Amino acid sequence: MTRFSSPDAIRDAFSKAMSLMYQQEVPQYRTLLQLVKEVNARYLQAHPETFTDADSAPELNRLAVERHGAIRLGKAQELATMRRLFAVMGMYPVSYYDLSAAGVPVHATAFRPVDARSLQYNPFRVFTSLLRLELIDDDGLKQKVSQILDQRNIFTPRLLELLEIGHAQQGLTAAQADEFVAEALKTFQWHSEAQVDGATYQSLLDQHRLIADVVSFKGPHINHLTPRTLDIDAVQRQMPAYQIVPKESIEGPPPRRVPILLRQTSFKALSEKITFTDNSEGRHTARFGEIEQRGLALTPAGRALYDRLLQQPTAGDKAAGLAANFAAFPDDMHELRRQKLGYFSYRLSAGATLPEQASREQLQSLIDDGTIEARPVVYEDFLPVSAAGIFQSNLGSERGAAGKGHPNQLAFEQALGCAVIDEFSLYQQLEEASLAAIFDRP
Ligand code: OOG
Ligand code: NI
Repeated sequence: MTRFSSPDAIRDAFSKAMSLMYQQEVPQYRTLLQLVKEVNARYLQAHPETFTDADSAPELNRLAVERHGAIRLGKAQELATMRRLFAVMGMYPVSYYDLSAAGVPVHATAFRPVDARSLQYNPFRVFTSLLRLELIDDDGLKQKVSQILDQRNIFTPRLLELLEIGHAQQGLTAAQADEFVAEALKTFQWHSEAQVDGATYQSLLDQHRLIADVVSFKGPHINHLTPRTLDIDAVQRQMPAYQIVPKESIEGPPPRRVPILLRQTSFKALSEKITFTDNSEGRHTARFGEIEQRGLALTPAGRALYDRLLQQPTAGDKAAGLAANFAAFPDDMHELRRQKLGYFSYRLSAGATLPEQASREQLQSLIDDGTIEARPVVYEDFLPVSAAGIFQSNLGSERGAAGKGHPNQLAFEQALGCAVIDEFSLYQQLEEASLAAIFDRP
């Protein structure tokens, strides 16, 4: 019998190969990785309790691996094939993100591992957006864009073959997996030769910088990778000393004692030399580096509170105003759990045994007497308002030719070829499985 490589192992190999490629393509990204490594080491020195837990050791191991990247696709067929490509690596589409509300003419999903073991193994995920041609209001340009995209093929013939083989065999051998990683990587590579002439590039740029980025090239170059930091404020502060220009502010919730959801910041995109099909030259700004810090996954109630506080007007200084608004969000693990604002995973404390007749109704008292431990479930997804902020800081604030849109999840799922998974259901399952493991005795 043939042994197949596990999807987890293929994802791990792919994310590492991608990181090496991106460090070569964007040297500033390598510098950012170095800075993050130093800040994380200093943080761990100052907070030795961070990972002392027996099963937190793997956390330390995977601290250095990237958490996510992002690509922007042009047409439905690219998204459908991308779904098959990511499935080989155990990555599935979770959540629908509408960015048109923020004037960015795309909608998106995140391909990511969904079960706890795979997330632990390597949590690599890719924020994948799809251009919404219907939001371009210039009919002539719209037609031109769809012509250009129609003739483009972003996957190598061998990759398409390997997808077929993997499907037929229900897996890839080690040799096929190596080849798959190498071929898939080509789709994410940077091309300094554009597939349009200089005038076309300019007309795309005039419509929206994002449209120029998606349409002008032979492939959907990876536009950033994002390592995980334990202290995002420290990295943001120190970037200038490393000759990296950070975006103005950190996206997401303000600093808190108990981190929630996701905080992100990035450095400004590189200006890179490109050549057009008429041999003229220009510069393109799209590729950058980002960092993230993740915290507690919120329940729908917690998320509603987050969204409400984020939209509340801020008085005076933006950061201070946001912090003031968020005073209304409980910042205590116990309170967050009591008010059911976040998801938790439960387990018996080391050496503890469950009393004979114990049931779920006694969960709180079993926590109070130390029999059971509650631990925050980490948020694994993205925030549309933050994502829009990241897009905008790297594309430049746009004159919004692609005006305000409206979500269209159905159209996105039709292009994708399946429904996206609901993120809340995944967190709920995780919490439920942890309770079942304690209380549902045979
Ligand atoms: C994706 C921006 C979204 C994030 O971390 O929120 C994103 C893009 O610029 O293509 O990666
Ligand atoms: Ni990102």
